[in-house]
Amino acid sequence: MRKLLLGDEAIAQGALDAGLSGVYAYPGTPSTEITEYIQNSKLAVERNVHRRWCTNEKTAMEAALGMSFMGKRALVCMKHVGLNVCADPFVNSGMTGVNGGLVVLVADDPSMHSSQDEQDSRFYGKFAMIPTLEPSTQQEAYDMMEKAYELSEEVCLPVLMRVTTRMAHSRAVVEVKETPRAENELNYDAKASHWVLLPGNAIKRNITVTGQQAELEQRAVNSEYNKYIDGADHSMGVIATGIAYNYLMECYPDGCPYPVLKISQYPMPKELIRRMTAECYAVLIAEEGQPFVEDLVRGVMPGNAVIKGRLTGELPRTGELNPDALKKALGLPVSEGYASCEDVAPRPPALCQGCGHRDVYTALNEVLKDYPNARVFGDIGCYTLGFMPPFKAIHSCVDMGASITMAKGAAGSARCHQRECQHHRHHQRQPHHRYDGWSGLGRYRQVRRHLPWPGYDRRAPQGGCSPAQEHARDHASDA
Ligand SMILES: Cc1ncc(C[n+]2csc(CCOP(=O)(O)OP(=O)(O)O)c2C)c(N)n1
Ligand code: SF4
Repeated sequence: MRKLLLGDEAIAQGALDAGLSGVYAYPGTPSTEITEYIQNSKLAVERNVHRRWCTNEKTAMEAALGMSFMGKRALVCMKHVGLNVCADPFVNSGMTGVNGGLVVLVADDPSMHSSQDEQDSRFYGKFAMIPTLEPSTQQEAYDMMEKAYELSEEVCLPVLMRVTTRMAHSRAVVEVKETPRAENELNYDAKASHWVLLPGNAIKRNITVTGQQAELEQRAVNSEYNKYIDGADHSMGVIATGIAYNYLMECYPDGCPYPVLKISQYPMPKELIRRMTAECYAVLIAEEGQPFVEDLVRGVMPGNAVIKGRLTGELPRTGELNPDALKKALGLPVSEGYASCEDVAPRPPALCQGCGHRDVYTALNEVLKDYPNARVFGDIGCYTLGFMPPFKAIHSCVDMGASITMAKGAAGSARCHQRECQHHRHHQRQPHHRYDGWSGLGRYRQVRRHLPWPGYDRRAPQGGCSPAQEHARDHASDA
């Protein structure tokens, strides 16, 4: 059967057809559509597949791991920054290992279309010592899900599947199975002491997982998703990972003249890379994200082959790849795009007209009129748009949930300076304690200058003069 699917939908369909029993996720572009697809799937409803949004990525990861321990196949989905949030259970799931297949699906967002950074999740796969897959097409994304569950169950480890924005959010025709695989039976491994990560168990397990790495690499060498395609012209070879392989094929519709190494399964298949560096004079490395392969290849290079890529400027150091970027790197003519139409006014994102955040920011700005130097700690979500005109109401946005805690830290530092300052009043008579930069009065002044907020001046330190009096005194001594 053929379906027109987004990459995200192909992943979801692939998981369902592979006998998925539960998806646990926290939303985030470009991963959200996976869970939405499963939530709306007839098969998932018929089978009562668990399909839950979770409180955050950590709880999602833990729920999926719990289901896997019971022998069922589970999926956890998130965007790349979510992997930071669930890093603890994620890395430790590599230590415990799994029972039913567990796929950790992470969607990276190079070019930061909807994210605050460009991190590359493949590093996490290496860090946690677990196999990582990176599909090059929507069809491969679908097929890989079944293979990912098989691999996970064979090696008893979670499998990280990394996609990037264009893979997640572009559509292609995908051939899907007529008959989905049945779900796993409940199968609780009562003897799994390595699920209890007491040091005694974890030390043994660490030796086992470390010992598995050579086998995982050999599996990558033999993987159907990694292939070495020889070419007539050995003046250059191209290593293309994930979707970059798709772009490379687009550059050469009649076949690439150079040898090509397609990488879609990690750990890195070093044997195949050594073959390329031995057979080709130069090697161009095309990968979406950070120079993950490029860095490692430079490290393992035995010979003098010239390595080109993101680190040497042939490909852009940051941002998404695209076929034109590859064409430039390969010395091919680049097709001219259309200039943007001048009649279309730019439409930066804005809060909806009836959005409640508008009232909050209006009120906040009203209050802050009396405190021109106030700093407002913001957060990630629609309310980040409060940074933009007409509100211009927030001064930070770092990660999800950071607003309150950062404001608390900032407030705490200033209160602490009130105390230090009182302390300092005693010490400032000692010459060696005067104006000591980030402690004492100097630091107090700095914080006072940068972090006043509403209500600050109204708080008088106990047993001392009021901050307003302190302020006056600071300036008097400045003068
Ligand atoms: C760790 C992490 N997970 C997920 C996201 C994706 N994300 C961005 S905004 C958002 C929802 C924010 O909702 P809310 O806090 O209610 O703010 P609102 O959008 O309503 O202003 C999500 C899930 C993210 N940026 N970081
Ligand atoms: S929170 Fe976002 S989606 Fe909801 S009304 Fe405000 S701007 Fe619109």
